[in-house]
Amino acid sequence: MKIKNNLILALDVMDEKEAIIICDKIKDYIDTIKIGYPLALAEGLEIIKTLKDQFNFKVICDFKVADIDATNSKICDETFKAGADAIICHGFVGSDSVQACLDMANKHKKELFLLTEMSHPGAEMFLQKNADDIAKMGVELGITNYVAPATRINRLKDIRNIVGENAFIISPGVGTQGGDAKETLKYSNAIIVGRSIYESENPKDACEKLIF
Ligand code: OMP
Repeated sequence: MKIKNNLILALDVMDEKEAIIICDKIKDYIDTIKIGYPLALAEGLEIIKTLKDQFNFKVICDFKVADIDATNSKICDETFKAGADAIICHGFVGSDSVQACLDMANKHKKELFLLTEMSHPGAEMFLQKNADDIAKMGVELGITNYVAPATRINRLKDIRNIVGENAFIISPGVGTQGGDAKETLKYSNAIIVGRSIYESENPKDACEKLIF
């Protein structure tokens, strides 16, 4: 996936009107938007088409898909039918569940991102212990896109080493969660930034500070 300025906006606002106001402000800097449960539950999956039609954005759906294989297939199918360019799935559920997401992404000729370790402090409790194995599973399944944390550069580096130079890594946790954009981009292909942009007094300035 080619991402303008290596910068993805996490658009976790709660209504379409606000989403459009933010998108209008940042559209010259950003061409890829990540939406998750907040906006999709508030406005429905139609928001994907709205963002694509109005701004020509690529849309990554962060639904952290984490169910049995049959259910994962259905979740991914509906998301791609609604126009998503990519979907994020969890890896801790195991290879059959992840394979189901990958198969559906391939069927729609769209992309799958595998979430390895998460960026928040709680990820150290359970997920971190298995994150290397999750990344290794991704490599074995032939997955080329990953999500790995900007908040723990050493872990991002470890995951980069596992998935290899040619894999595409996107990293959340820059700004509000404490991660540094420049440092993250040494190991990651793009940063995912939410609140530091959409809660900023001046979202354009916020974007400029994140582009190198
Ligand atoms: P801010 O912390 O506001 O910049 O937003 C970060 C975005 O990345 C939110 O949409 C989170 O749900 C998402 N995210 C994480 O923060 N940490 C993760 O480990 C994974 C994600 C994600 O999958 O995007």
